[in-house]
Amino acid sequence: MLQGLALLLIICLFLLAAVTAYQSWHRQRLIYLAQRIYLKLSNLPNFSNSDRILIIAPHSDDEGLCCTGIIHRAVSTGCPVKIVVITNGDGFRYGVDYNYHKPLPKQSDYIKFGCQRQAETRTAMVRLGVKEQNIIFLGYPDRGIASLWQRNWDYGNPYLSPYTRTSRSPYKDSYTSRAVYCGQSLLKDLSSIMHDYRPTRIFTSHPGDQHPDHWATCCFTLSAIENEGLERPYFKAPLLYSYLTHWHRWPDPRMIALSLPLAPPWQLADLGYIWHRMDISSGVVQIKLRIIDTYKSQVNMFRTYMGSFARKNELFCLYLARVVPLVDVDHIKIDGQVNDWLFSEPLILDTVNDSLWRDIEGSGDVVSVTALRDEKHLYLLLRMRKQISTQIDYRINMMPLPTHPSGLIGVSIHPGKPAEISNSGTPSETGIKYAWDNNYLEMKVPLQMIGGPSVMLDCETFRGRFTVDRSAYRDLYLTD
Ligand SMILES: [Ca+2]
Ligand SMILES: [Ca+2]
Ligand SMILES: [Zn+2]
Repeated sequence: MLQGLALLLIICLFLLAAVTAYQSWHRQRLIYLAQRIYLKLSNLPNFSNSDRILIIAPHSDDEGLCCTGIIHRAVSTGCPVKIVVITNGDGFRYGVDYNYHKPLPKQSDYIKFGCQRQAETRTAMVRLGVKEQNIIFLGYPDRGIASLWQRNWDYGNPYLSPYTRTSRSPYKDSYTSRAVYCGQSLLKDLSSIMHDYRPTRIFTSHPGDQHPDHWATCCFTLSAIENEGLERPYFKAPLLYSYLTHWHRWPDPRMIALSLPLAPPWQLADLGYIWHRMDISSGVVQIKLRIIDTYKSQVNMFRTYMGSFARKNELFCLYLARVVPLVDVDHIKIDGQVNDWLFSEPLILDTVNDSLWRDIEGSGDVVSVTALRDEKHLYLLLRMRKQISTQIDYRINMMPLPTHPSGLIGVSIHPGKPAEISNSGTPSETGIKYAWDNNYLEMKVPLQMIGGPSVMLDCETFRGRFTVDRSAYRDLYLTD
């Protein structure tokens, strides 16, 4: 009996040692990989004192988490810095419960939480040297920004926050008093700020961030730039940089290690993104960790995750629009066959097999989107990892830029069933055509429907009510 127990103990100790050794090896491997990617990144160009910096954060804390080094550098260089916070982070039930011990929070608890988070942003930014009048809160709904972009666009159809239970900003200090929770209102606020401030460099969320508020913040920023005519045709000032906050388990390894580099996830290191590093001194990294600690309502819960952003560099991706190549009329036949697309490079690339769900639903795992145009049509070629399936719904979202009063055009294709087009009628009325074969779905959209010189486009796939995958939104230019 005793011998048996001793043997069991030895086996347990052996397993424990094996797991610990594996974890340590895995962590070292991640650090090695991050170091290699980091060394290949180019440095973010320095600011000049004529630069005007605009930081756009989806929630009260993203500015500190991802841009403390940038803000510190801008303040040291003497550049004006403005911080715009889209939501006060008031839609976080777990956070309200954790901080106020209220498992069933009321509307007023969520608003109180939003006010606390605003105060944390103010404290952090003022500590960094940003003037209080240069911190702007827009007061839009936490967890609602993607809905504002894709569904609740116009003033007549506002979003109702299930947390603060309102469809207008309940905060006294919002940029627009009682701002209506709709896409048009948010875009108007951002456009007006850009119009008055005329930024030369804008830092916003990454289009591939997994948090819907984050990728949608990028979409709104880009639309405001385009609507204000600040970035035409597509490489001119202001330069738009994006920062990543949420992507699977990144930053990997999660640990507070101030001397480690912050590298993009290896899956996103390429894919057409142009990453830059901005190295910061060890003194500034220490300051950054203290700034992160200012966001008490968040740090109480996630200090290791948040502390993982205090590294020897910050990370920014230069956002460039893509130009859709022009082809002859009738070059592309909408027949599902792809020989007519030979030599056309995809304009949007997506990661593959990056979750168990996408592993299983390969027919919904987006690989790439290729685009071409002639005088009258935009042609799209969607590639999935596995064969197009009748079990999956495919949706192309197109936001014309400058934006339309009706917002997004969504084309939902259900193989084997009629397609649906939001805002624009049936496929036969609009002239949209599509066909599929194997892993490819081909589509043709009349340029007249888009109207403007560019379009923000992404591809989403669903199995029933559940999203399988989504490519990042990209800005595609439809003119020369
Ligand atoms: Ca074809
Ligand atoms: Ca994918
Ligand atoms: Zn955030």
